[in-house]
Amino acid sequence: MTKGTAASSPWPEVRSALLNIVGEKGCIFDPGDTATYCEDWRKLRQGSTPAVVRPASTDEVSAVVRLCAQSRTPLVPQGGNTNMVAGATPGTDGTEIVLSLSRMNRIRNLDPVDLTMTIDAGATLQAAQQAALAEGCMVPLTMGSEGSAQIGGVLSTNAGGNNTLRFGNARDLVLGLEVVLPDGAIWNGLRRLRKDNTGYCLRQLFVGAEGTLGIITAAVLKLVPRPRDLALAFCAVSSTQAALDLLVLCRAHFHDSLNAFEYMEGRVVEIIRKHFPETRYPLAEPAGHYAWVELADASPDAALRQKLEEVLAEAMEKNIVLDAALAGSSSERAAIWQLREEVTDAQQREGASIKNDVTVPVSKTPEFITRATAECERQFPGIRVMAYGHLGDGNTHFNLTVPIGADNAAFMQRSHEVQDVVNQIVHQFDGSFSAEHGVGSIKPYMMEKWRGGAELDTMRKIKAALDPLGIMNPGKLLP
Ligand code: 2HG
Ligand code: ZN
Repeated sequence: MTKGTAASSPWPEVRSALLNIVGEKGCIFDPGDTATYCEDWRKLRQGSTPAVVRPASTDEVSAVVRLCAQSRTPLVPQGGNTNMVAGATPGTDGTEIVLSLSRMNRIRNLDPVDLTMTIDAGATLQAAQQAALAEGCMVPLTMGSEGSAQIGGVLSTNAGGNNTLRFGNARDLVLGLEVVLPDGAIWNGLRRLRKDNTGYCLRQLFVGAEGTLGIITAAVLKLVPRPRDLALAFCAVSSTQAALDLLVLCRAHFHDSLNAFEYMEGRVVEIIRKHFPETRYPLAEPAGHYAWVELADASPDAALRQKLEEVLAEAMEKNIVLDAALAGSSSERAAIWQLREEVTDAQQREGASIKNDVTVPVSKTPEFITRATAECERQFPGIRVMAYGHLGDGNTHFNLTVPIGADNAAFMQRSHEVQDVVNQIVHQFDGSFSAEHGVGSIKPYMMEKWRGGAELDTMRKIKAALDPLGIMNPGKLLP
């Protein structure tokens, strides 16, 4: 595989060809203006680029990619740049062009009968949600970053979020894709079909590929009817095991209405309240463990709130739930979710944090948290475990905050050491080191360590077959 470099590629010619394709307003060359595209959201990677290209159509994306293939110029597709693993950040050698999809943000079609939406890759998830709601439908995918995260990035990273236990990951919501392949060819697979058994499922190859196999330019998303009854409870629970018991109880009672089931340790809520004191805390006392339970139903007469109250009363009798607050209005609902959604910013403010976005089987989550906590506290005295996540699908954000008073940079230098301790335990539970954030440029070494073998070999063969020049998002995903 040969990787082109701006130094070896005919850069002045490439620059003027880019201008011909996308025009002045589609190109940014000034380093002062390209800088924000070169740093990831967590500020873990600072790269550099000779140009940020902002095509306005799929044909323009195709022409840019064709030019990059001809000139061996590597390129990095970028959406909202909210990625947690620096998956959309160029490398440091100043050779990789950033291709931003943000000018491609149209909703091409929304069909409430088919329950589908065809949408450009650069539209935000929030724009997709709002458009669906206006037509009595819903995009059943929600996450804290939805105001900036773009559809192309959401699909390229197979994002998860709070509704995965009911509706699946981004992967489960995509019926069709339009992709610009590494040679510039356009694959139009924007079919709106629920059944289509015609060989390899190509669209799924690009979902979760983190832009290493091509650039997603548009997608057909599955919609569901807009819920007309909702109930949300914020519960103090007696332990992580009690949170799991509550999940099992809620599943038994509500099955298909259970929209979200989130778990958080008390110390995580404490830092949220510390850094966002304006956030409403709806219980009388602080607790050691919390769960968010959300139910939704398309019928307005589902009486979800009353049913949830009954189940929580049963859980209180069993000492699973210690206290609970049910949202009585949309503003109370928003406040209860806000307490969950401030978590990432609160951790940023609290100091350096080593993130582990892991999954183990749902039933093993309490045991995993107990063992990983004990091991980290034993091996790294003073380290502060911040465990929380999407318990309904076994995804824990087992994040580790710098010890009080310790140096942030020195702590981050120990990332691999800390992550190895956690992932060793994840491995013993047959889990995954990346549940929903992807691999990006932070975790490729883990692919070697925890995947390897036939799985990694096959991925490398796919990469070589589709992108023989190695120009698509180099340094990401594969070690
Ligand atoms: C969440 O669940 C996100 O809030 C972010 O996946 C997790 O900040 C994190 O580590
Ligand atoms: Zn998450």
